[in-house]
Amino acid sequence: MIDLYTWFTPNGRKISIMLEECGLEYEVHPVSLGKGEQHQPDFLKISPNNKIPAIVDTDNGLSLMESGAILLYLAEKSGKLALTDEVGRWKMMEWLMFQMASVGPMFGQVHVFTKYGEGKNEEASARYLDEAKRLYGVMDERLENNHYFVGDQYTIVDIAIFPWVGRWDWQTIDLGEFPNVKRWYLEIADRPAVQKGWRIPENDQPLPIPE
Ligand SMILES: N[C@@H](CCC(=O)N[C@@H](CS)C(=O)NCC(=O)O)C(=O)O
Repeated sequence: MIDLYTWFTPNGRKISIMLEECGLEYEVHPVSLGKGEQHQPDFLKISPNNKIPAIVDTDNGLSLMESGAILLYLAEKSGKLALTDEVGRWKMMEWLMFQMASVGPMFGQVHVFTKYGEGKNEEASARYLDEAKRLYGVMDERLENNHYFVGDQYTIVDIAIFPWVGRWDWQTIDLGEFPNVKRWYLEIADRPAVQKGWRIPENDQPLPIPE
């Protein structure tokens, strides 16, 4: 059984979607970021960087923070949503690192400066939005010749990127300018496990669907 500590944010949703997809039994423990619960001493014992998501596997007592590590662990434990041949495994690592090092941090800054801080710091907003658009271009090119990020198979890389692209409206991005990303997004948004995982922990934010 997996104890999932999470909130309804892009990084949190990666793991609720993954758990819905891979079918492992889990229990949700909401950590309200608005109330500052990520700083509580009990939570810091499992997530020393005071961020969600985090998990505890009650089968072996292992606790993990960092969504990339958690996705890899759950893929290995369930035997699902990962490539296991040598080349495929390393391409999966490559694009997972791309998400963790670029898409997540840069899109996160767009949310801070372009959505929540609109008009407060034009230079920072433009800098991060330009970088986000460049990253959308990289993803669009990748998806031109690959059905998913790592070839023909839906993997943890798609799950890692999906909730960040799902905030294209917050990022003032027109997905119509990135047709391959839009095609990929619409297909994944149609998956029942993704729709369920988006709503965990219980929240009233519908899964955004572009026209
Ligand atoms: N690299 C981390 C980032 C996690 C992260 O930034 N989580 C945010 C929510 S999306 C958070 O918990 N923020 C609370 C805080 O910084 O106090 C991961 O991928 O798990």
